[in-house]
Amino acid sequence: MNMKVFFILFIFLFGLSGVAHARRKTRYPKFLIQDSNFTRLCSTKSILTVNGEFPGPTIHAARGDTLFIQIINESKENITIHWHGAKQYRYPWSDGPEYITQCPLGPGTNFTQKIVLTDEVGTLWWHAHSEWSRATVHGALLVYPEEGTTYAFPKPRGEQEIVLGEWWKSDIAAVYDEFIETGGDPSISDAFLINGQPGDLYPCSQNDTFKMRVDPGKTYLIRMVNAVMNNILFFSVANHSLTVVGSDGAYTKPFTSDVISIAPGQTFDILLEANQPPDHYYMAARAYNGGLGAPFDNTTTTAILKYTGKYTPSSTLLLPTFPAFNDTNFQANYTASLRSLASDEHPIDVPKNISTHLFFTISVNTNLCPANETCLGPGGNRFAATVNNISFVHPRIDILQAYYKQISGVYGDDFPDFPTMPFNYTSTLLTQNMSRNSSGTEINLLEYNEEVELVFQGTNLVAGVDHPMHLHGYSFYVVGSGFGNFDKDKDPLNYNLVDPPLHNTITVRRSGWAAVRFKTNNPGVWFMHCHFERHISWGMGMAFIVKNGKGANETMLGPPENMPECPL
Ligand SMILES: *[C@@H]1O[C@H](CO)[C@@H](O)[C@H](O)[C@H]1NC(C)=O
Ligand SMILES: *[C@@H]1O[C@H](CO)[C@@H](O)[C@H](O)[C@H]1NC(C)=O
Ligand SMILES: *[C@@H]1O[C@H](CO)[C@@H](O)[C@H](O)[C@H]1NC(C)=O
Ligand SMILES: *[C@@H]1O[C@H](CO)[C@@H](O)[C@H](O)[C@H]1NC(C)=O
Ligand SMILES: *[C@@H]1O[C@H](CO)[C@@H](O)[C@H](O)[C@H]1NC(C)=O
Ligand SMILES: *[C@@H]1O[C@H](CO)[C@@H](O)[C@H](O)[C@H]1NC(C)=O
Ligand SMILES: *[C@@H]1O[C@H](CO)[C@@H](O)[C@H](O)[C@H]1NC(C)=O
Ligand SMILES: *[C@@H]1O[C@H](CO)[C@@H](O)[C@H](O)[C@H]1NC(C)=O
Ligand SMILES: *[C@@H]1O[C@H](CO)[C@@H](O)[C@H](O)[C@H]1NC(C)=O
Ligand SMILES: *[C@@H]1O[C@H](CO)[C@@H](O)[C@H](O)[C@H]1NC(C)=O
Ligand SMILES: *[C@@H]1O[C@H](CO)[C@@H](O)[C@H](O)[C@H]1NC(C)=O
Ligand SMILES: CC(=O)N[C@H]1CO[C@H](CO)[C@@H](O)[C@@H]1O
Ligand SMILES: [Cu+2]
Repeated sequence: MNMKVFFILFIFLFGLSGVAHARRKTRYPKFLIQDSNFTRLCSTKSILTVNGEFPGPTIHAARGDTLFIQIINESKENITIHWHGAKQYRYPWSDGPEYITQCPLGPGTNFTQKIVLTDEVGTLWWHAHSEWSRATVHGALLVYPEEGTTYAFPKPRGEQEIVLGEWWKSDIAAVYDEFIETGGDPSISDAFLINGQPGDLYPCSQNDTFKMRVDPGKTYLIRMVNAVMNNILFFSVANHSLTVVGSDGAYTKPFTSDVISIAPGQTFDILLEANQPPDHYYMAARAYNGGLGAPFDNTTTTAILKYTGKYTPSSTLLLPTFPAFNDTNFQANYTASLRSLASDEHPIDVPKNISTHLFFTISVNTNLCPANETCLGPGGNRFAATVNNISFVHPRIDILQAYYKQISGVYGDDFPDFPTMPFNYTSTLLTQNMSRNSSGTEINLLEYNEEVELVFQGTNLVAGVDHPMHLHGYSFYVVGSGFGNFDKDKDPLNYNLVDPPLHNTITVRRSGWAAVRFKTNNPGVWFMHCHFERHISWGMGMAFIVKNGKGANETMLGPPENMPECPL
């Protein structure tokens, strides 16, 4: 109860009334990872939190800042923290994914992470990056324009984080252990959350509803983070339209829509104008689910937009109108409608002389059930998931340490640039037998300063679904996307090289593809994976190693003194 009062106070004091410049000195030098009891949907459970808060604390920074945050593990779980969208130039040591760039925090240890911000501006976030602990260990990281500069849009009256989450009544580690053991789908969540609250459409949740206050006629900046585990969400506010002005820490051309589609791992900066009659209005979110026949959480989370002033609020609130759960066209169209701002003050730099072409298939697969086990995946087999038909295996020693210290036997460098056995990826006639795959810890080695084009190709193996693909260490320009199989001769003719959006997470549509470009100017070890947690748990990931350049300013920096290392 104390915690909740504090939380609401926190939102009130810092979330709504503050002015950007006054707030950005806020620092959270310590992240205490703790077990805390929280009550939701009529039941109490112990969850992993940071400083007892759920969602965790919002971090405020200015463009180009370097932050220092000490992570202290006071829980019983292994934990690491990832700074999602922070490129960490030349400094992968603080990136955080377990067994990729560090070992999880060991008993009695702590780790001070140095977070190197450079050109990011807008909304980023942080989250745990070990097994499924990010379900409750996450929060916003707000990056303000540097001193003396302003947003690329009119200064809002106030701002508000909206962190979208997903809640299971059962213990999250148990949910994880169960589906890993059975080889089946994870159990479906019980609720979605807005800033940790399910809203009044769920049992016992009348009071667990987040409220945002607005003054009539004013414009507010919503800092939206999708911290959900397994679902893309549609978000909408009754009677109000929403204007996206930024995404993944970069400005976009203003894009107005009644419904936002946001994938796990993505962030949006959204302007909301309080231009309706003073009243209470529902803000709500529910799933988009492109997987045919796949079970999913079809509940709706709500919050309330409350106009200030004296009036009698409507006794019943209307929900906003959502696209159908399976409206792939809406989802794909929304994703493809975003554009970089690409103005004189905020120019972009799209790679145009591609020196490295990569083509990665992303698939849900199955493997035969071992004879001595019972498996709950399709056809009694085990689910797997792959990139170029390799299911990623986390090593026991982190790849960064192995790379830096040249420890052999930890990873291989055979991750293929193209599928080794091409097929009709989006055929409707693929069989389960075709979904068998290999597994391993393979990296793809890239030279410094290559101009890379990476085409993600979704496949219809087992189940064609959308995949939010996330790259660490970089943002990439999304130059094209489409349904069906990528055509290397025709599709590039329609690329947008003028104002493609800059993302760190892009949804590759069901039965479709997306082409992204980036320049390998950030040496290090960088994870690339689907941000659906069940998919990465099944192996839908790989890592890049970007080699050092020639200049002293183009090489990876050395590790910090307190680097959590895996025992050799
Ligand atoms: C959580 O609740 C359990 C059971 O009521 C209790 O034993 C435990 O001390 C509580 N933990 C915390 C951190 O409050
Ligand atoms: C926690 O991390 C340590 C160090 O890598 C590892 O040995 C141990 O198996 C991990 N525990 C779990 C439950 O994953
Ligand atoms: C962090 O670790 C250092 C070195 O192991 C130790 O001296 C220090 O007491 C620890 N700090 C906290 C707050 O646990
Ligand atoms: C909600 O809060 C009110 C006022 O504090 C209280 O009277 C009521 O019992 C609460 N309802 C629920 C379902 O907890
Ligand atoms: C909101 O929109 C609905 C449907 O368009 C309309 O019936 C309702 O009156 C509006 N609410 C307010 C408070 O204007
Ligand atoms: C959600 O799924 C349940 C169970 O399949 C079904 O009974 C219910 O009608 C669905 N709700 C919505 C809003 O589609
Ligand atoms: C969406 O689901 C409805 C039934 O719920 C079905 O009739 C329709 O064909 C589906 N649309 C797509 C694009 O799969
Ligand atoms: C999105 O849909 C609208 C209306 O159907 C259409 O005009 C527009 O071209 C579509 N945009 C994209 C990027 O597909
Ligand atoms: C099944 O057999 C394999 C190989 O002998 C063994 O590693 C595994 O632990 C067994 N699984 C179960 C559930 O007994
Ligand atoms: C691939 O599969 C699709 C859908 O089943 C089909 O329409 C198309 O003709 C196939 N392409 C080739 C080259 O076989
Ligand atoms: C590193 O320094 C060289 C020489 O001053 C310069 O040409 C190059 O652009 C610099 N690279 C980066 C990444 O700053
Ligand atoms: C996995 C791990 O190292 N957990 C440790 C986190 O911190 C607590 C308290 O210091 C230890 O008891 C755990 O072993
Ligand atoms: Cu996926």
